[in-house]
Amino acid sequence: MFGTGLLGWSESLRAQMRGMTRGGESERSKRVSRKKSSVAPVRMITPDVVDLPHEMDGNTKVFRLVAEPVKRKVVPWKTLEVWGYNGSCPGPTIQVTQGDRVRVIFENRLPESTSMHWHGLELPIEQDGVPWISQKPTAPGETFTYEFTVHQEGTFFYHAHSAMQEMMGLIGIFVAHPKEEFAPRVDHDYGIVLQEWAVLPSNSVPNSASMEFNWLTFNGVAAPVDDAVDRTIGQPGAIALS
Ligand SMILES: [Cu+2]
Repeated sequence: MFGTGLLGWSESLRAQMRGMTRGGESERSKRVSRKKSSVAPVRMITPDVVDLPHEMDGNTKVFRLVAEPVKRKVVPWKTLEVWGYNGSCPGPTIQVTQGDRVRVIFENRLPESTSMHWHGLELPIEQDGVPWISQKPTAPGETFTYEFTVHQEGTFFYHAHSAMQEMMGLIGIFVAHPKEEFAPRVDHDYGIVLQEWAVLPSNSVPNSASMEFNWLTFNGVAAPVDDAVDRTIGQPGAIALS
């Protein structure tokens, strides 16, 4: 449903990557090699969106996500009443490492049922979060625990998988860092979620049935106050546009 591209570059890579406009992790993998290094890959920075913290339970990384209504100030004079996770829209960024065992304790505080789909991740079907196919929807007030091992690396999403809920903002970035960094090394890694909203001038609730979008946000913030792109252009790094 959402397209994603991961475009990485550095000064030394720029020439050889010229002409490449879009590539997934597999495209990137063909162009770069791995190297053994004691230096971990850089963490992704998602301007205006926090990282989701976790606790350890043995070797399992335990995250907690709550789906709930969120007020998002997209510019100082406009606040949208949307849906998000843990008070944020888009939801907080989940960063793990390839090979990690991950548990996500998910709670639904929305006024309707929902579920969590792990977009692009290869999982047992019962962890895939598709209502009535892989699980019963999670009703308001209920929790559901997802648990899986991340054997891929790359930039993915988590998002609701019930009708029109993505249009209300229920999405976030899920990054699986490679165990070993790519060579040449990426200096900076930025993640930006692009969202479109149809909100009448006197209203604050997006019309999820309309595709005549009038608000466009980068990580939940609209121009002119969003400086996420300003912070990236001109710097060597990788940008994941989601
Ligand atoms: Cu998806």
